[in-house]
Amino acid sequence: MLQSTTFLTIQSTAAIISLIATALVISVVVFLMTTSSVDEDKTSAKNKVYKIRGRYMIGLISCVVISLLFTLRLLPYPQFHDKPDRTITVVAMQWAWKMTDGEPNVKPDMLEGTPDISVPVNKQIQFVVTSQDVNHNFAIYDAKGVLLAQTQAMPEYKNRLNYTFAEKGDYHVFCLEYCGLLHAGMFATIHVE
Ligand SMILES: [Cu+2]
Repeated sequence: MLQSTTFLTIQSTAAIISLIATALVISVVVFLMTTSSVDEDKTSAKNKVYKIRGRYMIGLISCVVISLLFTLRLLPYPQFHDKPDRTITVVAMQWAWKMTDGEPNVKPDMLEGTPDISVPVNKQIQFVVTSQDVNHNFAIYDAKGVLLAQTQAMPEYKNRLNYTFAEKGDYHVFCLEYCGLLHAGMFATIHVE
């Protein structure tokens, strides 16, 4: 659903807001510097600062609240009541991936799976990720090498990663946590059809 461009847009928006906030702080400092005279008594200078600070805080809080109201719903987290359309179990091991449909009730080292799997496009896929030995990291990349989603693969623990592929194609799985000699050779492929 959400593409990497959406994240970029959110990042750009955050950068613009930070820039505006910085400009505001600088203008307050410049305003104080230009309007304060050396002879001005301390009390009136203090009152002036408090007045500006109060207005600045109200403005800042309003901006933050309004931005949160508009942006929080854009967060790429699935709703709690959302049920995935498909579940895929992923087991990481030194140094390969095993993936299979559903959530078979077997120990990770007993799970039979393949490093290639096919999933439907535009359906919410839940990856149930674990490890049969050491910590790994399950990371999904698109054909251009852009990281789309990732989660830790930990022994004796299941991490659930929900992701909806918006486009058909082959996606690559790499390990993002150094796990030994052949870590860099841990490849798998997700075919989105
Ligand atoms: Cu690794």
